[in-house]
Amino acid sequence: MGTNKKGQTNGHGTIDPASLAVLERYEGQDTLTSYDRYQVQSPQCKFGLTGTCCRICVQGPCRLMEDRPERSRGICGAPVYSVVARNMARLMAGGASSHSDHGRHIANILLAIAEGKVSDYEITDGDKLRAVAQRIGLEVEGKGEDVLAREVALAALEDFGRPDESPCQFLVANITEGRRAKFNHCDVLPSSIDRTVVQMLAQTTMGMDNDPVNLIFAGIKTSLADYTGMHIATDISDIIFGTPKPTVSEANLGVIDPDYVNVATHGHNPTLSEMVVRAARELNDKAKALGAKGINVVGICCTGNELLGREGVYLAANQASQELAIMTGAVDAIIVDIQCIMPSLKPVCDCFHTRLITTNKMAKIPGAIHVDFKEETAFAQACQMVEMALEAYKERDRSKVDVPPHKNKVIAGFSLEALLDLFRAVNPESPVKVLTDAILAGELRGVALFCGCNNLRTPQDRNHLTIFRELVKNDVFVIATGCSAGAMAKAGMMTPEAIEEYAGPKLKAFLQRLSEANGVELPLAFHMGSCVDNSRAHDLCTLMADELGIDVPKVPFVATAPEDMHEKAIAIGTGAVAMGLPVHVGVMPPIDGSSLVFGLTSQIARDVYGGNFIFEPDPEEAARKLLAALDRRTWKLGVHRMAAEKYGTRPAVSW
Ligand code: BF8
Ligand code: SF4
Repeated sequence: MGTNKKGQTNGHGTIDPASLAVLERYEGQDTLTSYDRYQVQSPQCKFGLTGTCCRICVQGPCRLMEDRPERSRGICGAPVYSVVARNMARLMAGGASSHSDHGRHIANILLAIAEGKVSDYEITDGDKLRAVAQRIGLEVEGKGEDVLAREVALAALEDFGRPDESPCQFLVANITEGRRAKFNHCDVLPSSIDRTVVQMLAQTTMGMDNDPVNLIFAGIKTSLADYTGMHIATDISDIIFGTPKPTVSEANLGVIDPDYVNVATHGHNPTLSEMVVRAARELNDKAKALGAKGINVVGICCTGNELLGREGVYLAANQASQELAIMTGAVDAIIVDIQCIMPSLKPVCDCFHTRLITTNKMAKIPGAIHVDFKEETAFAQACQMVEMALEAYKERDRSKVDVPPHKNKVIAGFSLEALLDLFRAVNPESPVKVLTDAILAGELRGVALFCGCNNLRTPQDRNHLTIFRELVKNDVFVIATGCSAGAMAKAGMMTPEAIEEYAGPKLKAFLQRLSEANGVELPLAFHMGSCVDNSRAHDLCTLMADELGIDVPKVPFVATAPEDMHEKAIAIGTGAVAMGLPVHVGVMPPIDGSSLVFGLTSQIARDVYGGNFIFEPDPEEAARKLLAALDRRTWKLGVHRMAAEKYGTRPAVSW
């Protein structure tokens, strides 16, 4: 099947030079990538795009139109606002399920470690274990690590399904007092993740809830269940695999090295990818015996972000360029687990010698090699998979190998603990004050969290980088996760050189001070990890709120998902709105088919929760809106602090 390749570089393609190089090499050939398939799928159905297509029962699909009275209800009479709200709420349930099932998996491994049922995993960070235990209210004194690990694991698992109505511990232990009161008051505190998701499906089935406000509030509860799952995943991954520390590595397709046996790990859960790294170290000499220089493990998507932060492993690609990694011809095996894995990897691998290995029983791809990965036999199975890469290497067709030269240095590994350590060199007593003081002094305009995906409805990485450059030019402190962090890493934005080139003068001074106090080089954007590690960003915001003596809706902190794609991004974004943040999304979710639901999420949410969605596809305009949101908060904060000093009250009483 032929295709118009023009879309790759013109309009709906990518701005990543490494991706462009691979796409151009295959220009005019019958290879289809997601960039091509986006063109094939265009124009996309307007009902689907705006959320007005209901397929919840078999009487449908019903395609609704708000401005045509006779078509403003489905066959059962469901109004357009119910259909749009219902569809959105179900996306949130999908996101919450993904993140939290990942969290459950990790919690089960911690339990297995504590009970001596696995020998390939261990507790790496005892300090984090004790810190998490303390935060969720466990008695720590006098307990050994195994006992404590068991209690933490059981507490986490209880958050998935407790019989009573008490709230999820990993949620309430990690938010401000103000947020606890707000969520309680709005009746959106989940008591168990599983039940919240099941209730959401029940609430949105045919003939159930038609009240859009009630549906969106239930969506918020589901998104807070998502947040709980994310926090469990981050906390327990740190306990088992170590809390990330600053590390120097490289990113983009150029990290795939034809002189090595290349093993790509793709997906999300470090349980698998960490074991692949260990297996590669173990079998390195075998690769040398084959004439290679060794084994080069590279990461794709969030498991790549996890490995980058903890092991300094190269990051080869973010979501949209996963197929292109294979098309370099030099990847010998791609080992995948869960989420964001394109099914097209199979036909792409078939064009090369690359082994595609699936490992999770919930994420199989027909035709791929499936290894039923079990924690009890993790290392042996990881070795078995790396051996498959060694076998494949012998079959590599050198004439097909063409790795683009593009790669950049990246300084990553900024867990919250690592970031606070940097601040501690300036202010040992109250590290987060380094950030809040800089904001109060007008040095920084605030903090922006960049998160989320690639979405081929917009050129790959364009929105991430355009908004990023605009914000740092205007002295905003940037932290990043997920594929947004991947975009910055690939483009060289996580380097000291980027500070020189792109930072505004005040941000530059702030980062220089930090760098000198620590005697280390720092990046312009701080890589906080994978998508579940958005929990780290929220923890930073909570600390800032507590330090400033206010609640999150008043903290000069914004979030942006410039190229949102996955259900998980919808859940994360909604959770961040509920936390009280202005949240920009650069690709319109299916919501504008109902002016009521659109207004609820973009305006009314702010009155209730203090946060709201900013829907803006133009990245330059988005940057202006994000800066305005920060300035509004900083200005108000300044005014109220002045008043508080003058009248001797707490800041922002009655605000
Ligand atoms: O969890 S940012 S495309 S890889 S969903 Fe997926 Fe989106 Fe990337 Fe990670 Ni997150
Ligand atoms: Fe149509 Fe109602 Fe069925 Fe939805 S639930 S598909 S609106 S009949």
